[in-house]
Amino acid sequence: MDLMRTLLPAILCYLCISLGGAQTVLLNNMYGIVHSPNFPEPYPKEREIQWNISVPDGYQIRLYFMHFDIEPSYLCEYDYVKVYSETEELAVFCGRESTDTELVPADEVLLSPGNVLSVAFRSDFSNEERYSGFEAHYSAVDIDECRDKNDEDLACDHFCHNHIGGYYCSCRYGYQLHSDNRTCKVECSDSVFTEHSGQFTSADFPKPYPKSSDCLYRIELEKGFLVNLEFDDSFDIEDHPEVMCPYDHIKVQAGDRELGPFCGDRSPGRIQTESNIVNILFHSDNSGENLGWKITYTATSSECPVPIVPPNGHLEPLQSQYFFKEHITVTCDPGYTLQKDGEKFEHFQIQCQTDGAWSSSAPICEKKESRRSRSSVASVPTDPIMH
Ligand SMILES: [Ca+2]
Ligand SMILES: [Ca+2]
Ligand SMILES: [Ca+2]
Repeated sequence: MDLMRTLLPAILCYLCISLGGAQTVLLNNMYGIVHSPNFPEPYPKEREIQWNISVPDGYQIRLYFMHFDIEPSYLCEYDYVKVYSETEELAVFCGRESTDTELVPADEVLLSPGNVLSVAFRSDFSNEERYSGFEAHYSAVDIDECRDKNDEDLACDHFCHNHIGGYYCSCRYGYQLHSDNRTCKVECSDSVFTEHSGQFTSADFPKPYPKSSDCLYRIELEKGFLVNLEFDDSFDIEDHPEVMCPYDHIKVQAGDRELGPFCGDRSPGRIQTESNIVNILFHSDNSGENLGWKITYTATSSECPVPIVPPNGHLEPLQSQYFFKEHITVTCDPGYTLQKDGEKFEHFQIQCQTDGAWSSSAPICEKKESRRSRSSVASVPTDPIMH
């Protein structure tokens, strides 16, 4: 034991610095002992020593005193032992037993908030009563980050696993750990909708949507159809009172138009995109618990104007509205024949096209001239339907 006492300062003090009379000892073992000079013999006068203990990240330092005998003085102004964590003073001790104004450590265990702890000893100009000083043990103890990280910005999003010297996070089935090693994201960019109507929502809706995710939902209809979006009234995307959607947002890209960003708790409602291809982009950041959104989409097709019925003619079918892909057959009253651009036809059909225009203007009905009509009917193809 005596040999240990002699050797310990040499073992522990592998880097000692003297600063204007105050000696600084750097310790970074996982455990060790600090004691007053000459311990267990009385400590010398006029000494100042500070032991700076540091352990790796992920650990705290536990310190307790085996022996304590320091000259008592009011508020420990003569001799003392002080314990610091960085610049914060955790305790000041002196005396042989605690009083109203001074404390001894007794069986108190001190724990550093972080991975550094300092113990400072000071004796003034006298030690006539030969106080024997102190001896303290320190050791590194694992921080249970899973229990201690209550701050949402640091805690694991789904599961936390503590281990000695650290911790790690993991995610529920179907999620992936983001590169921040903390939040859980989803793969959400492979949805392409080609049906003429449908519905989709933020992942987990109406439960809070995943963090740290960028999602793309694509609606891709054939030309001539236009997508209408209807956001559900239940709409909740993290927002900010002054800045426009700085955290999470949803955007709609339709042709050359970009709508949004949208966030907050007011649904954007109905959006007529006027496009057959629509991308919906949703971004979430690494915090917050918001419930998300739901979109129902439908398609309308391009509408063609109602054609003017040619005099002495008919349109079949006759409707108040015509949409993409619908046909009209034009016929004439008996005694009249269809004519367009100098040609005569038995039947004529026009089709509503993707751009909302008819495939051709309607022909006119011209009175038949009996001789010419016979020869022209015979010479004209019977089914010149245009598509
Ligand atoms: Ca003294
Ligand atoms: Ca740990
Ligand atoms: Ca958020």
